[in-house]
Amino acid sequence: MARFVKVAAAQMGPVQRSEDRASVVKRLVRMMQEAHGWGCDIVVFPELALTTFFPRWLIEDEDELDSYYETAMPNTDVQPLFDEAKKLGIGFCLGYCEIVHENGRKRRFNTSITVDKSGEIIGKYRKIHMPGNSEVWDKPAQHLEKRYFEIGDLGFPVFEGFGGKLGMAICNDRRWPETYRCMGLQGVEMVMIGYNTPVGIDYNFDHDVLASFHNHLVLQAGAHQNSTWVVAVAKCGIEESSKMIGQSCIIAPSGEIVAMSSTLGDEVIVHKCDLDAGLSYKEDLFNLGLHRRPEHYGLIVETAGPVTPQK
Ligand code: ING
Repeated sequence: MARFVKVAAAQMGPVQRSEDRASVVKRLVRMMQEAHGWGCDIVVFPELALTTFFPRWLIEDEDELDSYYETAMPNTDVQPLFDEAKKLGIGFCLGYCEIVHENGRKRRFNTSITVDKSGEIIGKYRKIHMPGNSEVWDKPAQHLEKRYFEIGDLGFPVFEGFGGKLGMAICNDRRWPETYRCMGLQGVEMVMIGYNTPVGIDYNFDHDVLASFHNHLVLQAGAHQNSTWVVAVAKCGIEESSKMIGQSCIIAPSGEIVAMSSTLGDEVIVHKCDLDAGLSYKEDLFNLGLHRRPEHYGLIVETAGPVTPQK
């Protein structure tokens, strides 16, 4: 019997610095209600869905920095989202910034959770690939995720939910093949990815004009090469004068884009995903056990690190 999951990708328009969480959560609830109206089982929200993308600035005041993080999940601000989900009987995936206190240390992560229809958190992921820098560079736009987040310490978990095997990744993770393969080796059937992708941060015009192409290229490759669905959801538009790409999409294990947003605002796109759609690839073309030969790939000296291009 086919296993269908009706998925909503709830793309967000900009969240300006002045917008408080109550206002943002109202936007999320409205899109959750729309997704429910379409008969969806789960709604996927972007990375850093609750605040503006603050790593674009150098923030030296710790209290101000802490104001962008959640110290508990759920908490008072997001409880209306959890309550609405439970009332409607719909699950969701949410990206947010997490502060945890462990062994007397304050730790900061760029985090994503998956919540099932009963309101239970069934999956958690902490972003591993941090783009940008930890120190300010001599350009007008900063990208200081390495300064504000530790590297995720949960690996790439694949967990049962909504009748299938689910996984999560966050933004820059989607550009690295290891992200999908680590989950592909666990038999993942749907990867949910939120992103906030500014154009022009590395001041390479050649890259900027291809930003949307590169976005879909890595998502479609990751989906097809690992025979999995990919749901990729943007926070986009002009946020604090930073231009961020949209084109949120739902991608089948074939690599085909089956749904895509067409605005740079709050927009819900939907697709009825057959979780068995990846089987024909997993059993043949991308049968990892039958065809993949890691023992013959030669010694990958990971500790040596990448070869730095000579400028
Ligand atoms: N954002 C961007 C991303 O990987 C980036 C960073 C922007 C990298 C532009 C390269 C070019 O989509 C996050 N938050 O990772």
